[in-house]
Amino acid sequence: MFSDKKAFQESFKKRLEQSYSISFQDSTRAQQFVTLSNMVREHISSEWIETNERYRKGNKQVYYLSIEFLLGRLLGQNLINLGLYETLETWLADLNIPLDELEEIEPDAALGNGGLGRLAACFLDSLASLNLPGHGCGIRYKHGLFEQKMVDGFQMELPENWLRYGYVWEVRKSDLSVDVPFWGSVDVIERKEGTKFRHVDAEYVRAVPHDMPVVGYGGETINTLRLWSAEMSTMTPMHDVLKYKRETEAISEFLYPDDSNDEGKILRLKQQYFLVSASIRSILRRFLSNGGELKELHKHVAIHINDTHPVLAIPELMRLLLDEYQLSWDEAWHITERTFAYTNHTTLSEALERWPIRIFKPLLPRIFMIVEEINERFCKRLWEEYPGEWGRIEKMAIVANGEVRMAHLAIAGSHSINGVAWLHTEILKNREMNDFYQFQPEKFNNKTNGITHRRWLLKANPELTSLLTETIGDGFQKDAAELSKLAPYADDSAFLQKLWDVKTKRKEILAKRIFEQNGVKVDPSSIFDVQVKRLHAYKRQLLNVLHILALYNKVKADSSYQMAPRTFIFGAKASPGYFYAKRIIKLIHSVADLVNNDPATKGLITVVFMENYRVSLAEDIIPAADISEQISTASKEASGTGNMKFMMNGAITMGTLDGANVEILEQTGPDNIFIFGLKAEEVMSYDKEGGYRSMDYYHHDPLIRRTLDQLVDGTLDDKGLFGVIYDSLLGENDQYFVLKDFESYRKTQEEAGRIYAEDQARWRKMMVNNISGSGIFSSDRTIKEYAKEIWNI
Ligand code: GLG
Repeated sequence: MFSDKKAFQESFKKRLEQSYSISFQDSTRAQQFVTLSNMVREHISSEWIETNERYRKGNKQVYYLSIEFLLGRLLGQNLINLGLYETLETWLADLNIPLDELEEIEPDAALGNGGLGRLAACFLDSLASLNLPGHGCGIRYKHGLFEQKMVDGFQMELPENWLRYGYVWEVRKSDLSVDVPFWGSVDVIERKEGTKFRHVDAEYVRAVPHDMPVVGYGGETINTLRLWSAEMSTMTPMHDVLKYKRETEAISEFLYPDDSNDEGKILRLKQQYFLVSASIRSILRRFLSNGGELKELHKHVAIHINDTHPVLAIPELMRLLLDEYQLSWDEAWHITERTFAYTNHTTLSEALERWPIRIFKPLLPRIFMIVEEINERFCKRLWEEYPGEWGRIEKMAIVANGEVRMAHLAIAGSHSINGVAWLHTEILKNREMNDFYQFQPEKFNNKTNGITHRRWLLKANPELTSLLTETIGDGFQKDAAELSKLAPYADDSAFLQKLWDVKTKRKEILAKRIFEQNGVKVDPSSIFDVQVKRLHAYKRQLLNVLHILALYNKVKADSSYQMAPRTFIFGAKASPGYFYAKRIIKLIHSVADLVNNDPATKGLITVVFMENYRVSLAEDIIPAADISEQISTASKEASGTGNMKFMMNGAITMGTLDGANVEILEQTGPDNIFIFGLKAEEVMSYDKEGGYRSMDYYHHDPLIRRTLDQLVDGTLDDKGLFGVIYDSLLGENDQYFVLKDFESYRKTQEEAGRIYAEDQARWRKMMVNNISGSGIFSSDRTIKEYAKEIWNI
């Protein structure tokens, strides 16, 4: 299909005309996009079949269970991975079709909130690209993450609608559907051979799989992402059919909009069980139909639990082994514990899931019984290890105080527990999960996150990719570790100039987009200082915006104050129910209004908030950044992955020693990164012992005082909108240490500005050292570690 230009062009036109009954000349970009994508999907079908054939012959399979997959767009990435991008770009150009315009048509598949979901997408890409047998299992939400619309600086949420025109990459497989039971009760039947359990009077929901190809780089391996959608079962109840329909379809209607709070509990729990029950049964079915022996399951299948959301996979596998395949408890547990591995992504206590028994038990009666038994046996083992230590056992129990603790269930039922960056894993081992670590230290390990360089470098930044290719060869495209070959060019002024030109080009592209979207003119020669990520108090967008306001005050007060012109760029969605986060978004807009419209700071400080931050927008923003803001309160950000994407694109990190920033520093060395603020131990000891009084900083630092007063004195608004923010900093003693870190941040920012303006040679060198040190943050490295040390594949 894609081997001959003429044949391609003809078949493209013909298909277009046949599918839409329209002449080629009159076809729209959308029709062209669908036609091309369908051709690509057909093109890979034989490789897809062949990959599956290969897997049938017995190598161990990995299944990555995740409630989120934040894929973004696929056309361009698939073409790159198939090695077809450039060819098709020219062949289509001949037909007067710009490939990038077709790419723009594709909706982002936004089945995720942020880092956790995007990590899952990067992992799929790496698994396939490393020719490893690893598949995703998730939910096919009808509506992905909400679309953010800004109205007068306030966030509005509109339902996202990626399936509006159908979705070209999926294949619906109704014949592989499974029915998932909810509610009802459990019949206990005593037989001579032992007690049997039967789930009766259940309400069934049909899980229908939709398979998507995951195209590996080089096109040799096509893995599968299986997404389940919830539909009515043929075992529909006779009464209240409409209610049943509504409740059934609700399960895969919306992605849960938050990754750190619990709301809509029953629905959320239904989603989780729906995902795992359908996935585990389809995994077992496939394993058995290929002639697998159940008792050997763990030798042929590894199942990974991405955060606690899919933890019910553990009791679900137990249920199947016990009730349907009649294994004994000990046999079943032996297999289960060796099959599962669990990744923890956060230590924020509000994100550690706990389900009230009063909800859990009626919804999932048999699963609850199994969880209770897992708990009893687990506590018994603890009792043997720690006789008499009731307090400790109670703290570690899986079911206690009327709740099921999902993280504890995950730890008990998995053979491996990992954190996502060195510091995070240390905190898990020594604090958050210390009891479990003492009990079973061998289970704990670290796997520092990574990002796929194929999307975040090859796809997002073709300009930089070709410069690197002409400089160090194309080896890095396959193996990101080869980026280290760039190190010697840190002193090559000809190369440095070219690198600068690439960055400038990317800033111009972004400037154009900002003008189109925001109507604001920004200067590509100013410093592009970027913070894009979910809005959360611990990520401290507030520190950034207060610094901007303070800078504004400084310039206003002293017209001789020297600073390099800066464009501050934000992008962030706040969870719809997270009032404080939404207020910070409004604050960013109010500061932007003040600063952008004041002649005194015109051309010096510009503030831009880009609406509806998402994967495809990130691909335009990240290549254009000079400074990457990674300023969370130390100890709070488990890893961060944006930090890695920016680094790979030559931005310099402005960061705290938090998450993977610690390892970024290790790669760049202290001269190529801007580190400021409290360290994790300091934050944690303040947390414990107190001793920090934010009011002192307000009283002793006139700049802080002046800036904070402006939140409430009418400078920014006269309706008292920002009182809550003012109060969080002063009345509630500034939980995230914004004021404590303020001066250190301000000074470090000043230093960054000075280097950019006065020592460009140094800055360019820093860029090189960041790019050349970023190879280790390819998710290929991460996945190789998972494969070897956790999954044993
Ligand atoms: C989490 C964490 C991030 C982490 C990501 C992927 O907050 O720090 O990088 O998972 O491990 N909920 C998240 O996005």
